[in-house]
Amino acid sequence: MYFGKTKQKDESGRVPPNQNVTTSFPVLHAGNIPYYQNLQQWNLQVYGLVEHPMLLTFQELLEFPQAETTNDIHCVTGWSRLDNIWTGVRAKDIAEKAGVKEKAGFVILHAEEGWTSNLAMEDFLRETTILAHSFNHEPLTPEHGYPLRAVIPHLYFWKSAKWLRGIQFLERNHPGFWERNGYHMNGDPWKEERLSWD
Ligand SMILES: Nc1nc2c(c(=O)[nH]1)N[C@H]1C(S)=C(S)[C@@H](COP(=O)(O)O)O[C@H]1N2
Ligand SMILES: [Mo]
Repeated sequence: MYFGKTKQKDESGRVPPNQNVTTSFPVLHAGNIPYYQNLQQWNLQVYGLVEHPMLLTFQELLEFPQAETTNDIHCVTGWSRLDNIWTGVRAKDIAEKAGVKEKAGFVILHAEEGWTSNLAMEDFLRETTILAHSFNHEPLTPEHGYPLRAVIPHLYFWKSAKWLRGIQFLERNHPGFWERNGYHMNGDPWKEERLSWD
């Protein structure tokens, strides 16, 4: 009989290798949390290899079809959080409206203070990739990305830019903030793509 770990590590295959489930919601980022007085000056710039560059107000974003998704998130530091409910706009709906050009292969997400993350076009276009304004049916709190963050649940959570302000479509892959500091260009938690030299 095995009297080892009492904590069940793998919730029926939902938890990637070397991750532990938490029910808290840790706050992780570099730089400062922006506190917006209002969203008058706020916009989302969609640009690069697109037919129709866009500068969307928050109101215009809310006029896109609203999607709700429930997913699990996995932080490269080792925590996973299950059953998170996000509401917002599907990334693919933004891409479609902007008319992303054929040769666009990669995306850079731009956040406040010049923070960036990079991902492949196919990861951006996944049905489950969402630009979220709400978490568990409440507006995002400032520390979790108010008013808008990306949520790319199938990649490590560092890709999911908080305080999103820009989406840039490019032909080639360029490393973002953590990727320049050694994190993996892709970041699949199931393959444990944590560091670029792994
Ligand atoms: N703008 C911005 N977004 C960011 C980060 C950051 O430093 N700046 N850190 C990332 C990292 S490393 C993680 S793990 C998640 C954490 O999100 P949370 O604080 O909502 O848990 O945000 C990601 N998005
Ligand atoms: Mo992270």
